[in-house]
Amino acid sequence: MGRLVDGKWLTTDLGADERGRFVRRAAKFRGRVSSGSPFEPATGRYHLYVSAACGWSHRVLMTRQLLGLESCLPVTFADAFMGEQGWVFPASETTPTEPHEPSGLVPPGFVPPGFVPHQGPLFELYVRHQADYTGRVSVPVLWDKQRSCIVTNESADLVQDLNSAFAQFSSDPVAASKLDLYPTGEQQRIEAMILANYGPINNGVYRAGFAGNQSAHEEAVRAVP
Ligand SMILES: N[C@@H](CCC(=O)N[C@@H](CS)C(=O)NCC(=O)O)C(=O)O
Repeated sequence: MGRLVDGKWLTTDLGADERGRFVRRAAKFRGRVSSGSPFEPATGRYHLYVSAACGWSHRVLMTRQLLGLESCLPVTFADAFMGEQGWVFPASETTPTEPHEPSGLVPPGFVPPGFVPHQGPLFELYVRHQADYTGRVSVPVLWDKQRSCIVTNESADLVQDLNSAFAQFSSDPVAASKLDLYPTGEQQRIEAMILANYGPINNGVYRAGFAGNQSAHEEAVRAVP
């Protein structure tokens, strides 16, 4: 695992503390897609970068599919193996629409103005967003093709925005309108459940997998319920 320091990619693993314990830092980019914000809800304007090997990407992909947003929000998958360069997008995944998707709001082959199809390491996108960025380079990422910048790299915010700001662009608007995944009356319960799962399970798996030595690994594994 590497990270960026002042826009330069370092391949040394800097994810663990001095005792080898994995330390998760908060996501750095927390833009929200909503009416009246710099990131207006729109179809075809945003692009999603994920990895099939990433649990945080899964919740975004599941929400996107449940709400019928495949055409509105194209996705590119990084290679499932994270090597020296971190997440890398293979050359075959450069088109902004998925070939298997039914034709929808974004016609196949449509390239929005300013969109540079991405292949190569994900860290290049981070540097394009901020030339002197220091920090982790993670998926999922929501990219704004209009402004050529990262909107967010925090899946918790992204799933909420898919539900509140993107659902209007669903390929099945009637079904999407009936499927409120974050209903007002349930939000407290949902947040409590997210919090209860986050430490021991969601992040617990990472504490085990990214531990810097055997004892930190064993400590983390035992803490997973
Ligand atoms: N808070 C972020 C966490 C995302 C995250 O940790 N992604 C992992 C993959 S599952 C990643 O890309 N890690 C690379 C790194 O931290 O260097 C979210 O939920 O979106």
